[in-house]
Amino acid sequence: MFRAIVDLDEEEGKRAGVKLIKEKIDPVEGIEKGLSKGMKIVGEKFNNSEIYLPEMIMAADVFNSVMEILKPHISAERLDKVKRGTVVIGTVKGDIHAIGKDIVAMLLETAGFTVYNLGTDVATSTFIEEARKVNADIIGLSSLLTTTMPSQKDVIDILKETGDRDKYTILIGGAPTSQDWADEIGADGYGETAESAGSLCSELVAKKRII
Ligand code: B12
Repeated sequence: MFRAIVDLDEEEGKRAGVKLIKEKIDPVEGIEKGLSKGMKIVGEKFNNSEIYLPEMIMAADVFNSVMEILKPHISAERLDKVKRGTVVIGTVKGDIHAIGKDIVAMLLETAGFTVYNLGTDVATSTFIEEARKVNADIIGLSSLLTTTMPSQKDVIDILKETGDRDKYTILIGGAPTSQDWADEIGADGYGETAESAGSLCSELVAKKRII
């Protein structure tokens, strides 16, 4: 699956996905160790001008095709079903990267959370309005561009201004973000991978005794 992403080979990706399921290998492990690692290489190649935007789009298409095969086989037991909660998640304004955020949303759903996936390029006000509307416990903010990271801070700043900050647990993620950035902007948590997001959400929700 790793090679299929790097070689932009959709058919090979699908074959590898089917083989993984047949051999009863954990699909989440396949996503993290195969597909996501391949995407990192694609990003590096793009950075070094070895490939261009159309190739990045093709890599994303391969990723999504393989995900369609793996998705139905991700079992709920794979993740801790400690506490449930409601999560509003999206990619921040100006950013159209969807793949990582969609994996996080999917894994949270299989972990028993109710997830409202707002999509990409989500306005700051939309995160807040939706969280209010669905009485969310957690707001998940994804950012893949250094230029859009400040939008994660904007959501937190506005919640502080309106006195609503403590109503929500705020989780950030995306390749350029870090625990340091989470601390700096006052987020409650940072998830490096989708898997860690699942356990982090359960942990944070339990800690805040929201449920
Ligand atoms: C695929 C891709 C695209 C695709 C996106 C397709 C889609 N539908 O999502 C397309 C081709 C559209 C694209 C466009 C662009 N891209 Co792009 N893209 C990538 C690439 C190769 C992979 C991203 C990805 O899907 N990774 C796989 C997923 C599984 O990983 P992930 O997103 O990091 O998510 C994981 C974790 O971060 C975490 N996570 C993610 N979100 C969240 C949220 C929460 C709450 C939590 C807890 C965890 C979490 O969990 C996920 C699963 O483990 C990266 C390279 C990279 N190394 O990231 C560049 C990259 C992000 N892109 C980059 C750039 C520059 C662009 C463009 C500006 C290019 C251009 N010139 O137009 C545009 C921006 C468009 C826009 N306005 O957003 C740069 C960003 C540089 C920077 N630091 O700012 C990168 C790093 C490439 C590079 N090396 O230069 N891109």
